[in-house]
This record gives sequence, C-alpha cells and structure tokens, in this order.
Amino acid sequence: MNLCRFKNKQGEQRWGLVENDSTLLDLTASGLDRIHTLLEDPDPLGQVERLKNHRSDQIPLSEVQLCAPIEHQEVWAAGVTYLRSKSARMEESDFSATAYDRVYSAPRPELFFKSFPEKVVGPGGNVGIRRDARWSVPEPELALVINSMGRIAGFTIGNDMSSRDIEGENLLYLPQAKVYRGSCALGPWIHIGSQEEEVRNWTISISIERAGGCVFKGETSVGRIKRSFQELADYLFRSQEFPSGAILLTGTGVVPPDNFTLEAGDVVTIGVSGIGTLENTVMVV
Ligand code: DO4
Ligand code: MG
Repeated sequence: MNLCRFKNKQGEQRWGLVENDSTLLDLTASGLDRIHTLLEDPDPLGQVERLKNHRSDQIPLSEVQLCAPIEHQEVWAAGVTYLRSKSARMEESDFSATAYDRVYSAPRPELFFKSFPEKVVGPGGNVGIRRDARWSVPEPELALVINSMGRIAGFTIGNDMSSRDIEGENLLYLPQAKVYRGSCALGPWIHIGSQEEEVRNWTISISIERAGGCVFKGETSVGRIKRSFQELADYLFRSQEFPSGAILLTGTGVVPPDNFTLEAGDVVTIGVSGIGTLENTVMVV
C-alpha cells in the first residue's frame, strides 16, 4: 500500500492512497489530517481500509503533482553500510580511509543529519550539485520512515546527493559534502505493509541520462546492507526524541566509477522494487 502527498489542480496540499498506476484516493477529508498520524497507529493498513469508507475522492494521478512524502520529520542518513560504499570511500581518501574501515565493522553505525523537511526535493524536482565541487554523485538509498516511537512504519526512496571531492579532502568537511541546497530527494510515496525480511529481497537501481543517452546504470540488492533496519533506527533514537518521527536513509550500495561526475541537466532515476521510481533533474547550486 502506497501513501502520497500531492498538490491538486487548485494547488492545495493533500494526502492520499495510490490505488494503481493511474489513480489515487484523496484521503485528506477522511478525518486524519496527515500521514504521520496514520504511521503512529499500530495497524496503519487497517486504518487506511477504514478511512477509505469515509469521504474520499478518486483522482487521476496525471492531474496531481506528487510532493516529497515528508511532513515534519528530520531526515538523517546512515553511511558505509554496504561493502561497496566502504571501498569507494577508502579509495577516495587516504586521509579518512581508516575511519571508514573502522565504522563499517564497529557496533555503532555512522549516522549524520541530512535535511530539514522543508528543504527536501520531491519527485520531478531539481537535485543540486555544488558549484564549488568537482566530483558530484547521486546516492540511491532505501529510506526508512520511522514513527515517534522508533518503529519502522514504512519505506520510501532517497537520494543522498554528495560531493565526493569535498568529502574525500577531509572528514570534517562531511556536512558540506552532504548538506546543501537540493542535496536530499525523497519519493515518490511511502510504502507501508512490508517487513524487513521481504524488503531485503528488493533491488535498488539507478540510471543517469545525459542528452538522451544513458551515462551510468547500476543496481544492488537491499540484502547486501550490513546492518538490520531496526539496529539503524535504534541508534538514531538513542538519547534522542523525534516527536514527528524521522526519515533515515540507509546508505548506498551503488557507486559510479571514479571518473564519473554529475552535470547540470542530467536526469537521475532511482528505482526500488516494491516501492516505485524517483526521478529528478540535476542543477548547479
Ligand atoms: O561518510 C560518508 C557517507 C557515506 C554515505 O553516505 C553512504 O554510504 O551512503
Ligand atoms: Mg549515502
């Protein structure tokens, strides 16, 4: 079951249930004002079934603009959770190689703040590459949607846009490499109703198009992630409160070759089987 946020023809912000490839049910007038309230419920699937019997309008997906599926959550990210990510970071920087090597096998994962909700780019929006970076890449990641009690209530797709030259120069530059205008995209919706065991069989894929041709394609299996989802969520919630829940990107397992950098106008499409696809165009910020 997929829940989305969207703007209708009148430009009003609404939320609803994606029924199939072509329609959604607008649930905004059903009694629950937002998706977060639903995710706090121990049985969100049952809740949606009940809400569908209240007032709901069917709308063609072609008539709405999907928005990033985030309300008041902070976005955080885990790093170096796939072997591929560890080896890429160790190659990009002699300076930080031991730190990446250690964090991959340490009990405590790398977690960093990624974005405030209002800064997140939605489906079809522009993701950014920094004008002072020489080496920019997308990071296609599964994102956990976690409620205020630390329970994983759903999944979406995330793009952890990164400046690899800035990250590789000095670990202390990580916030600049990771947090800037357009550096976080989420969408197209929140998938609920699947458990970790099933999700670990999903595939994450990415393709990057430039001037109509494909310049990079790659994929990995979610099952290659080293840590369990709940382990990552539990660390995020240690000595911390998220009254509106949180979104946690789980790290990348697909890294383009070292001679690849994004350019303005590139179209990045990230797919997660079981969820859908998130497409964004790159701009220089
Ligand atoms: O410290 C580097 C960040 C790594 C990251 O974002 C990832 O592995 O996805
Ligand atoms: Mg990442």
